[in-house]
Amino acid sequence: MGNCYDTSNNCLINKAHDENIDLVWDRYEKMKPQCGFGEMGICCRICLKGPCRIDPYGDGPKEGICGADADTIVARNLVRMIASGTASHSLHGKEIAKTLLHVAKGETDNYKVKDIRKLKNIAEKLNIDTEGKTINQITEEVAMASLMDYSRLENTPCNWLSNTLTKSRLKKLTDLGVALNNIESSVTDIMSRTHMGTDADAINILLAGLKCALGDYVGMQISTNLSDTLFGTPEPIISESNLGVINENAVNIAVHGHNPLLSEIIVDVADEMEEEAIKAGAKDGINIVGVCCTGNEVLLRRGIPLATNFLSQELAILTGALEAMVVDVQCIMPSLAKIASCYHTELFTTMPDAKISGATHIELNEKNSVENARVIIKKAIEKYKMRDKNKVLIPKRKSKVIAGFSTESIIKLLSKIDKERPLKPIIDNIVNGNIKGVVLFAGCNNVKIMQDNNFVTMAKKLLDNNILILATGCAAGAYAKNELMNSEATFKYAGEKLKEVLTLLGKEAGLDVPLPPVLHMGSCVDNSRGVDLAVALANELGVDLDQLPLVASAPELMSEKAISIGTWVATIGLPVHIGMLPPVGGSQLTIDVLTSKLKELLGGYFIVEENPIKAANKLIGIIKEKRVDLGIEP
Ligand code: MSK
Repeated sequence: MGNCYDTSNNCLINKAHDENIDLVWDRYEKMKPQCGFGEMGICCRICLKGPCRIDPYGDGPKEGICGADADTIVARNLVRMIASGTASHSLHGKEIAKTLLHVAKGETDNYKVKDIRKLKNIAEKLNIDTEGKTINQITEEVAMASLMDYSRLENTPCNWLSNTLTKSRLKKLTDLGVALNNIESSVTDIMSRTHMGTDADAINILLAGLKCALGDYVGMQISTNLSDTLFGTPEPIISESNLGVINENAVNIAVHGHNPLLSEIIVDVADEMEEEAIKAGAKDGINIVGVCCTGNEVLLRRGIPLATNFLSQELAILTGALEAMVVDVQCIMPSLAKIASCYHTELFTTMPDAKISGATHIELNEKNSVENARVIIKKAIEKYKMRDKNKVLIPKRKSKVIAGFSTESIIKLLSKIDKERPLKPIIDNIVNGNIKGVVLFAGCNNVKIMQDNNFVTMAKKLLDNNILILATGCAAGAYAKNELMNSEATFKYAGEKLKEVLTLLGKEAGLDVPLPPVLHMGSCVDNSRGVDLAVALANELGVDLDQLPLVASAPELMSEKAISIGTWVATIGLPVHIGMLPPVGGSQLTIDVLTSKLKELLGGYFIVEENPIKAANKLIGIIKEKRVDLGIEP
């Protein structure tokens, strides 16, 4: 089995081997066999009496030194993963909310509110009265209402929870005691209750995990919506994807990580410095390319080409044509520093909480971001002169991408068909079976799975069955690179009925070609866009989210953030497919809670299936069941 579904990258993997450079796949091989206790979640390192390991099969210990059994240990380990994912996504949102507040108070010149309509829509959503108020006043109130979700003392649900879900869902969460009031205290709560000698009841621990995961959801809502306010709400935009977007005749700069506060500035400043790059001999000037979710952010809003998703981030440097990689937070392999040192590439870290030894740290904070972005780009231009032409190898492949499907842009497009009830065309097509259902693909790549294989294999099968696909994060990267986000893909892979709908929508959108069968909704935090669309559909139909023919899938999950996302997606009522079992195999109780018990309580649940064809068939089966329950043709 190869490393990547897309074989155009193989030349770079071979190049790395020729140059004795270890890549993620080599390090994985060296790590084998991986620790079986760790894989099953039954290794406890929470106190210094340990580590303790539970023997899952033989006559060895069935409890740790303190007496914690496998269920307690697995549940504690799992909810700590959820807390880490929640912390990551919510801190991302907090940084953006703080920036918005500084904009409102006139404390920064580097950012401004770009999308006033979105700001006002948010104010309305959060029940903020805008009558007679200035834009700065509304901005401040929106920022404060968002920041309050991180620190509320009262036991009322977070603003971004109570105002973004269906009423019946909010009631279910409240009745279960998991309607989150404060993101940061939910993370503290997990760390506290999982301390040695505190909560030892696995069910109680897992319930706290559900509540904390909703903090991940709230953080995502804040990240997406406030980023749209600052940088604009995405509209359909045409670009390209895959390593072939690296341009031999340009100063190439990759932006990588998650936070658009930094990448937006880099893109702006690069525009100003084109001439300087041309003078340095790069006839095509500066070429910014994206990696991972920072790449998705600037693809959606600026049309910046997406070079790659998570697993092949190292290969961007192996092209020998990357002058700089500028990283912010999350999903950045520390190995990049070592690989960059084998080339002329300079790796820049930009956030105080995400430094990498061997990288150059130039901080892009609110006050100096423009100035320091210029320093980074100047250094990249100097690096261009040091490029060794003999070491350049850029794979040719790149595919056309239509991205930018925010909820707003989808509704705007549909309103061209029905101005009064824009969701009606989608609902009619779901009811008549032209669109059988929708699957939202999210999550990472994992070195244990051939890169992008599960994403692409599942999508082809689902599309053929007239199921529409939405995608975010590295799932979106997989589809962008592998030619599933353009009109040709609609002709090639969509079932006849779906093809008709996408053709009609493309025409109405003025594209003259069908819409792509996989709609790029953005970065990981933009899973909130998928929820907004689902909630709008559920409200229009008068049902709750668990009744919609809608399923989520993370077939190549990897990060703790993927665990927290999957958990809140199930909590809000959607079935969630995952392509591998997280470290919970040591506790049947935990597996039962996440599958059957959760389904009984909230309608959402996890399905584990490694085989992508079997997984697609299971999702098709679930969608059929949901259609029958809604009383429409399966
Ligand atoms: S970047 S969290 S590898 S999707 Fe959002 Fe990709 Fe997963 Fe990171």
